[in-house]
Amino acid sequence: KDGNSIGAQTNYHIIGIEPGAGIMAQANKAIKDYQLNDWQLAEGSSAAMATELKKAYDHKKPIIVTGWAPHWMFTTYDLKFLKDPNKSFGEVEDIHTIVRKGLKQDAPGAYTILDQFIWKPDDMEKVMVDIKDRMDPSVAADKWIKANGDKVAQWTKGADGGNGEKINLVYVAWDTEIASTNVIAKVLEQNGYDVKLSQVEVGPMFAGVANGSVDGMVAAWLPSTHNKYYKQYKNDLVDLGTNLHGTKNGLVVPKYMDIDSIEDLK
Ligand code: PBE
Repeated sequence: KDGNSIGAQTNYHIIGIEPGAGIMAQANKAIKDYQLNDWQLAEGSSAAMATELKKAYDHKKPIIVTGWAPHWMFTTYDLKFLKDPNKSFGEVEDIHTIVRKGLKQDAPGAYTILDQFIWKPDDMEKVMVDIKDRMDPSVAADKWIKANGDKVAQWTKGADGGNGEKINLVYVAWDTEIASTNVIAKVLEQNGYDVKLSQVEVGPMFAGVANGSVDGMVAAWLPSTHNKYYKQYKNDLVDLGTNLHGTKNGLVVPKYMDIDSIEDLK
């Protein structure tokens, strides 16, 4: 192997995130689809991946990470997605809101707000950037809500206010979901609900909503990323549809790297 090749410089490691994430299954599929036999996908966490990326970027070293958009990393660094002609990472997707059966009867106002929740990648990225700059997530959520009263009014339109009913939302500690979950939680609180947030792994997130032990989540990436979980639980879930259109998953590298496609890693 060429000692200067990207593989040699990165020790043939792709920096991954939590093992259960859909993007990890997609990255393993990419390793097969593109026959990257020398390469390994390193498991870790979203936070550790971001730390590795910063370290490499600050020293202009090569690095390959599993990355997704929207994400603050694209507003903070000059990065690019590697082309994925085999579509191992699927295509542009939507994030869905999913609630438990019976929520509509038990808390109709909260159900309506969750059902009407929809925003754009740019909105989400604003909240993500504030959180990455160390603003408390609930403060960042509140700031975005105050600046976007028109959008929030569309979500709460026609919704009955709550009387302190408890609403339990689950999420995974991905930067995207920390942002969205905090925003919708704050809107529900401002409309009379007592909201509790629980951070879980992706499997338990779907399972909890399906078995009714929690009320809902705004974190289902479909049709591809979370397909495995969605298929398993779909008969026991209420899918309220898209809350954000235009996500993307893939392998992400700094723009200073001389590589454009996943095929180039072979
Ligand atoms: N992500 C962010 C998740 C969905 C949200 C792309 C890291 C995943 O791969 O499961």
